[in-house]
Amino acid sequence: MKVFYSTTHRQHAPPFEIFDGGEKITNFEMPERMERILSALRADDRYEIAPPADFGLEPIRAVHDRSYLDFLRTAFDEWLAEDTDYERTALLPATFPLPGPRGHVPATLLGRAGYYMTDLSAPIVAGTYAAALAAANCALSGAQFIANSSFNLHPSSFALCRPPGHHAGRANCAGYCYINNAAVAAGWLAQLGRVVLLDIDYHAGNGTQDIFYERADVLTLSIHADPNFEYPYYSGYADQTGAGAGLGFHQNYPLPLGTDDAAYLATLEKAIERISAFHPSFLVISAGMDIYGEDPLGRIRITREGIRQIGQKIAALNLPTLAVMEGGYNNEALGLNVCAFLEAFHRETP
Ligand code: SP5
Ligand code: ZN
Repeated sequence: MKVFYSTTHRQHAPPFEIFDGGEKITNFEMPERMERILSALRADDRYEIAPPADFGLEPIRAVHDRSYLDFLRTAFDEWLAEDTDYERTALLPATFPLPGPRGHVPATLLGRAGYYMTDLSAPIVAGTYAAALAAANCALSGAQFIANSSFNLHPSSFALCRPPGHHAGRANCAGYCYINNAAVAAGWLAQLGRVVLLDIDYHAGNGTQDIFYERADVLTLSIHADPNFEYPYYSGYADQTGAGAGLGFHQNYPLPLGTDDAAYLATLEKAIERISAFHPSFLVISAGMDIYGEDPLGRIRITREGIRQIGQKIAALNLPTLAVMEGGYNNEALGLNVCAFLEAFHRETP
């Protein structure tokens, strides 16, 4: 299986995040995650790891607001250029707008930071923009690979993205995410055919929901911990099913605390029925491994065997499939969990 990976992710290593209760903790989303996954993939010669191609800004601008991307590119340098006397290792705002009319983007950097950064777990550091672009290029390269693999009936690829993407909306970063890699890839593939984006990360794919909410050409589905008790809290509810032309083309599957393999797989079965009925040309998976029972951020109880079966059910759709790495914070287990998920996608190449 083709895997797209860039070492540029290392430039993004925020030293902290602000956790519940205002606690400043080591950022869970760390470069070591990639090293763990890579060593598991390298131990199996069926994985072919390649660097991404550069697709430029156009496919990213197709799903993200241009002024948000400008902010992401310049924010850290602007901050360093300001005359302040506090430490500036990672940019986070301390004020946020209320929902409602968002006509005014403040001129000042910290005003813009509150406008474009919607929580305290996506700090911007010097290398954030470069790393986020490289991750988007990994997803795009994976998309191009499955689109071009006409010699193979069931092509698949894996985009080993870091930072992850599914919490990044059209004009905001959040939850360790800055550019929505899976959404960028799905938007690019939508030029070629009908696309389903299925998100299996433990957390609701609120950024993806935002980006495609009014689109009917990309069916978005997300299976996740119920936002009534879990981050991202404000999106991911079952009654949020799209709007305008996109009404009926988004579906959330909120799960209760402690969901086990059997209950998860029953929910996945419903999502798979929706996918089949849509008759997509391409499938993109936001593949978060924080559904794992031993994940430090997750509170459902999926086993590695459960993750293997999730991969099997999805692979059995026999669609050209791009898996995009999202969350997963149990570093010791991460590599084997990713391999378990990808196992069923290995195909004999003719
Ligand atoms: C990509 C991804 O998986 N992002 C996740 C971002 C989660 N942000 C942390 C929110 C804090 C949730 N508190 C849960 C308490 C568990 N004991
Ligand atoms: Zn997650």
